[in-house]
Amino acid sequence: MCSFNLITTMQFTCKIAIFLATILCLSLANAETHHHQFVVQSTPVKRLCKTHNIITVNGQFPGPTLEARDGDTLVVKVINTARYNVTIHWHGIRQMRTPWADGPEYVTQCPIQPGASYTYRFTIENQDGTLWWHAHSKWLRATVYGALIIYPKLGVPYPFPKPNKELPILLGEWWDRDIISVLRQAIFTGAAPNVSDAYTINGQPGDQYRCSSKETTKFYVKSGETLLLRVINAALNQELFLTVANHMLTVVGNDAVYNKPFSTRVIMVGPGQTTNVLLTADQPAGRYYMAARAYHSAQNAAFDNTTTTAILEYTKGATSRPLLPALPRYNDTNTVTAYTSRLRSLAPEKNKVPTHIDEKLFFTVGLGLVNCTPGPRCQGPNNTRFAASMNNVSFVLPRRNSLLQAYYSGNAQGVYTVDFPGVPPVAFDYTGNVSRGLWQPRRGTKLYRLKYGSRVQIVLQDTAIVSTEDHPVHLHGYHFHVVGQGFGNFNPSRDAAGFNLVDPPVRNTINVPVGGWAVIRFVADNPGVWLMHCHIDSHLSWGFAMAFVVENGKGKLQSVEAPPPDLPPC
Ligand SMILES: *[C@@H]1O[C@H](CO)[C@@H](O)[C@H](O)[C@H]1NC(C)=O
Ligand SMILES: *[C@@H]1O[C@H](CO)[C@@H](O)[C@H](O)[C@H]1NC(C)=O
Ligand SMILES: *[C@@H]1O[C@H](CO)[C@@H](O)[C@H](O)[C@H]1NC(C)=O
Ligand SMILES: *[C@@H]1O[C@H](CO)[C@@H](O)[C@H](O)[C@H]1NC(C)=O
Ligand SMILES: *[C@@H]1O[C@H](CO)[C@@H](O)[C@H](O)[C@H]1NC(C)=O
Ligand SMILES: *[C@@H]1O[C@H](CO)[C@@H](O)[C@H](O)[C@H]1NC(C)=O
Ligand SMILES: *[C@@H]1O[C@H](CO)[C@@H](O)[C@H](O)[C@H]1NC(C)=O
Ligand SMILES: [Cu+2]
Repeated sequence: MCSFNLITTMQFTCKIAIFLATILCLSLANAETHHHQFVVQSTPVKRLCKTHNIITVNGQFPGPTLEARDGDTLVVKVINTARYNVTIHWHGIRQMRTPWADGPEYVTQCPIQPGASYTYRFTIENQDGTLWWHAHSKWLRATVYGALIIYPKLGVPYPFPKPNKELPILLGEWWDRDIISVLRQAIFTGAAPNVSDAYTINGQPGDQYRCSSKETTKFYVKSGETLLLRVINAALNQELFLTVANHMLTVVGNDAVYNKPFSTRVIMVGPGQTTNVLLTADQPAGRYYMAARAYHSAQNAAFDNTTTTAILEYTKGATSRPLLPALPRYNDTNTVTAYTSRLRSLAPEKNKVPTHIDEKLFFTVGLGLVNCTPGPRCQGPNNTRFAASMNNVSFVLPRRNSLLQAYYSGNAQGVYTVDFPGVPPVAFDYTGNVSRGLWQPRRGTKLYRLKYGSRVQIVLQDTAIVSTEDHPVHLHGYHFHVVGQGFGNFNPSRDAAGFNLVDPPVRNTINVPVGGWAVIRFVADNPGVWLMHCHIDSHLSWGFAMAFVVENGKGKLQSVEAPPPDLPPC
């Protein structure tokens, strides 16, 4: 909705250049502003035979689905009536010049404290597809999450036949305990947190779990119809395989970017990632399970080995026993690699890959162990506490201010330093037998400075410290080209030759292969402070994060906007 002022200005513009203004008027007239209210509250919810109070938005679990079009503005007033601090992150939204609305606690804002509120205001610029929103404070996102669906601009079709129906599929992870107490216990002991008790599809574990049969999520479909499934992995700590019995899945998008369609029986989605798939109801009328379970690549680490199911039902009310599909084995990395290597972006000309690089960065990523004095706070393996790091820096969030507020006010002193190392401080055989002397990272709140418009390449290199593992690494404020992925140590002379600079996938969260590497590229065209971190929350809590500070440019639309007046204080 245009304001009166805007219309006046537009009419003035129309007089000057009718042609240009017509285009402007049309696009402005089509763009809408959506107002929402999110009341963060404690809500009783029954799962696995027990009723718990969980934190929800508006009493809903999963939370409300937001729908908008490319070009629209969202205004979401978050009112915190719960007993925990909270913030909301709009995962995958670029937040061009509006980092204040990004959401990570102590990074772009101080938390919304109990009794307080904050209004997130942002415009969707040149993005459409499936994204999601979630709490970005402690582990509240275990239950505080929902879909954020962006349709193309009016009159712009999908680059595939229009589906008959669209369904958000939110994969989640459920603990039979208060999630904050699970986190507290892990932080206290230094050991790995308890694994979850169930996975969920749209909030329900499904009939493979106790007391869950009646509530199993069901999707109704008519023979011959095509569904667009908007799959979101909202699980806190687990990468997941997903499949539907007897049906092929045609992958058409990832992280709100279209890809060249291909068909597969199974997809793998890491926490933070989304995958759009088409499913055609081309099987004999009946009932078929959709099922998801863990892809778990770490060695000697406990994980939740259960399976969540929903039912795809051709005839409403049918009671026949659905067919349970085969899923890959929990450590089937070959299936993951075969699947990921098929991803290609659809519109290479629209997603120009930077070829000249100004910033060549190399970040090691993975776990670590910190030595401690034997006792209740030293329950990690062999008298240690778990840690995680990027380039050996285990990231510590500030407490007195957010990084962005400190940056914007020009006074970073005591909040952060800009000495994050662009390359590992020590070179070693990253995926080999790493000497114990290298296992203990140092703590710090270190940022890396990027000039506006610089072209950046980052090699993300997994390490064998404690264990190799596939990590879903998420960058706020950007999406990036994934120009290469492989196993072992990245070798520039060998591996750069194989980069895909033609149609690499474009994402906001990349799986760094277990014991391997991924190379991403982007142009630093969005000023602000942007967190990069593992989207497995246990790893994030152990310090698997860093942040970029991207300077303002000189142009008109190249500076961070002024902070909103209701930005919460610390
Ligand atoms: C974690 O699991 C252990 C062992 O099952 C149990 O004793 C403990 O109470 C659990 N802690 C939390 C916070 O769920
Ligand atoms: C996980 O569950 C599957 C099927 O339920 C079982 O075959 C497998 O042995 C389990 N694996 C582990 C590591 O517990
Ligand atoms: C997967 O796990 C099974 C045991 O659970 C093991 O026998 C097999 O070697 C593992 N495969 C890989 C690729 O690690
Ligand atoms: C802990 O110590 C045992 C015995 O020395 C060893 O086998 C194991 O690998 C160690 N674990 C870790 C994570 O260092
Ligand atoms: C790894 O290195 C340590 C010390 O350098 C050595 O004791 C150990 O045997 C090595 N392990 C393997 C699997 O090579
Ligand atoms: C990380 O830093 C600590 C402390 O300076 C050091 O002991 C350790 O060897 C370093 N490890 C790596 C992988 O650089
Ligand atoms: C909530 O946020 C405020 C402001 O940053 C902080 O002082 C307080 O310690 C936080 N509370 C908790 C429980 O983390
Ligand atoms: Cu991780």
